[in-house]
Amino acid sequence: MTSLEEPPCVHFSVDKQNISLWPREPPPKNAWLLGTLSDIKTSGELLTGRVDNISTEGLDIQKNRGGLKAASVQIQRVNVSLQHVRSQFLALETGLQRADARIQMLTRSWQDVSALNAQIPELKRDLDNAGVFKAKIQGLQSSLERLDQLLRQQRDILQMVSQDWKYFNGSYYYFSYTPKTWYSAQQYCLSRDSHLTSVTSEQEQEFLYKTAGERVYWIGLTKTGSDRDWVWADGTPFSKAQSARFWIPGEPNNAGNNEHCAYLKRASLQAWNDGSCDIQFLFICRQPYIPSEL
Ligand SMILES: [Ca+2]
Repeated sequence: MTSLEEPPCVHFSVDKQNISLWPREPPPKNAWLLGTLSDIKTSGELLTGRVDNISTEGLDIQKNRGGLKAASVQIQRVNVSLQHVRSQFLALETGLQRADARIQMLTRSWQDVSALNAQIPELKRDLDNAGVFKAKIQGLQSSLERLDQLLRQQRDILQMVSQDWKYFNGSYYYFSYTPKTWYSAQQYCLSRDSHLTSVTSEQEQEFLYKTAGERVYWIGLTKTGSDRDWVWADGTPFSKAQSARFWIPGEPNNAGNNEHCAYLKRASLQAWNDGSCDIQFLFICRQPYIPSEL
């Protein structure tokens, strides 16, 4: 640089502020100073650029400030949302705790169920045994009932036997000690809840004549009606054919046309004879056995 050179301009602006290193007057003509001033100017221009940049960044910052406000609003909204999420999370956590308690209770219940389940085979065996026991008890009960029935029958028989009745095949028989006419004998039997005996089987006939021995007894057979048919005093239907085997051969002969009652005369299957009803003979009453009430 020479003294003739135009001195550098030392006026410039920074951030729209005019800056002068000195008044707008010619600078001193000093080469070193001029060089220095030139450097300063250069630095000033660089500074101007930077300041411009700063200014631009300032605008950006202002723009961003608006963004920050919006962001703040967003953050607040996010905070609200987070609080909502947190309350939901707390509710969920409470629900989970309840669910956990419920699960623990169910687990205990399931353990109880498992324990009961383990007992099922044993219970089933007990049940089977109970069924067997029940059948045995029912069997015993039936036996007891039969035994009770037999005991009652024995008691009844003993009672009747004590009153001179004899028991045979479901019936009681009374062999009298005092002779009576056929009609009086029937009246006596009625007074003891019985009738003069009917005879409907060989077993019964055998029982009667064996018990009678050689003695003679009225039985409950007599004639009635205009046809003089034989009838049993206790209402048992009379079978002439079935009874034919029990008459002494040749009987009934109705001797003198006055033999309308029958009696046990012989100690044999063919034992009956017809005779006058007015004769006094011993007699046999018969009473069917009926189990007494409990
Ligand atoms: Ca006769």
